[in-house]
Amino acid sequence: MAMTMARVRSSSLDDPFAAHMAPPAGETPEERTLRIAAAQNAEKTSRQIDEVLLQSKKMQDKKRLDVKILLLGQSESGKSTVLKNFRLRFTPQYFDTERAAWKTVVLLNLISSIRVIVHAIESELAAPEFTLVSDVHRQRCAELQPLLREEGVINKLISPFHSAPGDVYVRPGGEWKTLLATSPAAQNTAAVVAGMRDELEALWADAAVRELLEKKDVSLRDAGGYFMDDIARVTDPAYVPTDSDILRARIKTMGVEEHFFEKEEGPVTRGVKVKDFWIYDVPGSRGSRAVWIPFFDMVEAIVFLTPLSFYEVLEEDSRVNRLEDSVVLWKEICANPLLQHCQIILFFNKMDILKAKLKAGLIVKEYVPSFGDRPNTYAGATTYFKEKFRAYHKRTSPTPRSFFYYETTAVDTRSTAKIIGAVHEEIFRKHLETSILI
Ligand SMILES: Nc1nc2c(ncn2[C@@H]2O[C@H](COP(=O)(O)OP(=O)(O)OP(=O)(O)O)[C@@H](O)[C@H]2O)c(=O)[nH]1
Ligand SMILES: [Mg+2]
Repeated sequence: MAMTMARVRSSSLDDPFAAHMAPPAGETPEERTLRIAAAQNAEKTSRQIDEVLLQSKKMQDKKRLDVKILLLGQSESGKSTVLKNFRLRFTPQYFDTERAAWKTVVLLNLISSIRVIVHAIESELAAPEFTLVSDVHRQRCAELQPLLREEGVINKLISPFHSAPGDVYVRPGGEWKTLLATSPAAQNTAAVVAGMRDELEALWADAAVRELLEKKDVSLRDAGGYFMDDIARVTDPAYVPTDSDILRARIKTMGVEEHFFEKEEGPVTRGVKVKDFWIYDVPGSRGSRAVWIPFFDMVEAIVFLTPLSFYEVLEEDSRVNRLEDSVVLWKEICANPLLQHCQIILFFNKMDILKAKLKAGLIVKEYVPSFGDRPNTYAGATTYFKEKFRAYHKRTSPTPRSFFYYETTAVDTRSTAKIIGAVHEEIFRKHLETSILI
């Protein structure tokens, strides 16, 4: 009796499924065929699942070795524009697949400028005494209403949950590009804009309108997405955006966008070719910066962008100076322990705008008293702010690290291409060094 017990226990321990797998008692030949077929199917499905898991693991392992770059900075600092420069530098053919979508963005940017002008005229007309505008302008504004309505239609199309005029948001992924390229609503917008070409040209050629904008201190040019000097070209039904148009087109990023760059050649680390890389483009406005955090422990490098807009406030919070906001962010990023081994590369972007402003008479110390009597020149201003950013970087970094800094004009592809090349090389060099050390 004791012997039998031991044998039963031992057999069930050897193969705990044996009892379940054994053919049922009294199985007919048909039942047996069915049972075997079902078992073979189950095995095939299981093999397929294993294969998918293996592929996915291989991808994860590969992604772990790929270089990952995060673009950071306040809204409108130029993150998405720098991403476009990476595209131009490493995958230039990519733009060709997106021109139709960018055409809609360009037209939306044009409508957005028109809306600003119409509002300026309407507010002037509502004033008790108006001299610069007349009933002709009232009539012009009325005629432009169908055009302004298109802005709302497209905003709803790409972001049903947000349709405030003037704000074009991007949902995560590339879905918005497909919608902007192919939807009948986008085609209709292009037709409406083309149909209003004469009205738009007349409005922009009107000296009184220009004077009014100057009086109200409205600068359309610096806000990005400025196409007012290209009305004839961009409203042509056959218009296809150039690379430069795509760089200048403005669309606010709402979700995180992951961009994969596959390169031809690259060094080898631990038997794996380090050649591909990923760039994460994130939204920059104050309310959306929480989405940055999950990326902090997975990226090798951060490109931190800041224009030197000490003369401006944030769009989302007019109590906050733009440069002060950037400095606070810079300190937080440099001090973050999760990022202590991450390379941080600083771009002073929109340097064309700073140069133009200084040329037009901008006085730095009126906005930044600590600037004092230093030379009120481009070199004077950039050197001063560079040293400030360098000092914060040194003071707040948990462990010492190199300070990388560039002055950029991201809408200028030629000068930016060189910088992008240098930055990319540096990031890969450091990555290779670290991978070999690990
Ligand atoms: N003049 C000039 N315009 C620039 C420069 N860099 C970017 N822009 C323009 O500024 C606008 C805003 O740039 P984006 O790249 O969309 O800014 P962002 O940081 O991605 O902004 P969010 O997505 O809102 O966080 C766009 O119209 C760009 O074309 C620059 O160096 N000079
Ligand atoms: Mg963006």
